[in-house]
Amino acid sequence: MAVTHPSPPQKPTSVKALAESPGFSSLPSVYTFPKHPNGEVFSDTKESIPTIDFSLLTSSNIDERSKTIQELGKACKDWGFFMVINHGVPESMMKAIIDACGEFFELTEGEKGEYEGKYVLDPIRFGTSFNASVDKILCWRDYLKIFQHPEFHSPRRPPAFREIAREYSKRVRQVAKEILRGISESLGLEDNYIDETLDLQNGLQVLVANFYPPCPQPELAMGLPAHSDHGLLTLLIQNQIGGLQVQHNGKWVNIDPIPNSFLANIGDHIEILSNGKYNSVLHRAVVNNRDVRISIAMPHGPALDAVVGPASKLVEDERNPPEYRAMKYKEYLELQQGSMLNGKSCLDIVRNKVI
Ligand SMILES: O=C(O)CCC(=O)C(=O)O
Repeated sequence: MAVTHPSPPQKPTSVKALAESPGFSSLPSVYTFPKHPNGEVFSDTKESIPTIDFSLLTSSNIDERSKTIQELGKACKDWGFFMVINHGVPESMMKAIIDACGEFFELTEGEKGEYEGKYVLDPIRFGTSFNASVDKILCWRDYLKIFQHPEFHSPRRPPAFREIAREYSKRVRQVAKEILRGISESLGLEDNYIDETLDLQNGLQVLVANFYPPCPQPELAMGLPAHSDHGLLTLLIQNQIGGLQVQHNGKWVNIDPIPNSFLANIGDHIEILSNGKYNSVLHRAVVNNRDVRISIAMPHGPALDAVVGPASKLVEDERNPPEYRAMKYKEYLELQQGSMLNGKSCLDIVRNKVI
């Protein structure tokens, strides 16, 4: 007699498809995060992250610029996260890129599946969770990751995507470059130190579009668990639906950005370069049961071949020994993107001392 086996559970190709499947109403256990994944302590005061006025950072008035650089240094030291206003990227362009990413996620699973990435450095990767092949608990999130620089890539569909992404990435790269120049100066380095030492001419810029559909049990799920970013500086926008939380003084703070601002955060490679003077910061994305949330994060990193260690000027006296070992950015990226997201565990690999 033939033995029948129950069919194995299908691995969802996207949380969008799962959320939209008929009769779907409760969260599969593989999406259930432990109740206190990172210590659920919320900030009770209404703390707000610092704001940097980009027009003053690039001002020809020396006093205005140096005051803003001081504010930038303080924001990096105290928070690692800040809002950027008056950055000059048109509101219409920010809306267009969010709409274009939204249209990409509306393509059929087959069309999106064409870009299912196998290797973490594939220039275009569509997928679900963070790294579904190794994640033990799946994140309530689909993503599209596209390398924008030093080589520009784009999916073929939706048709308008290419031109919108090309223009948006170019403008955002200029903003990131100026902020990194200011960060360099705020560390007491030459303004072009980061640019030249890390070969930003060939620096990596990635467009990471995150799609978080409404979740039937948002209190059990997580869009993205606590992590820091691998690069130097990430600039993020969202479709005005909240969900980003930042860790500050050991507590989670809900981020409610000024409309049309960028949310900026420093990444692990600023922590390494600054020898821990500025720390990359843990952040995460929570989900809700009402609205689709789309965010677009743009991490900016060194050139893939750049070997990054603490800036020599910051470790030259014996009271400031190098706290991190130098490592090629490409290797760090492969390590971070190829593992499960786990706080700042990747940074611990290049840390010289056990903390
Ligand atoms: O969706 C968000 O607000 C956070 C996204 C994020 O942290 C990331 O893409 O690394």
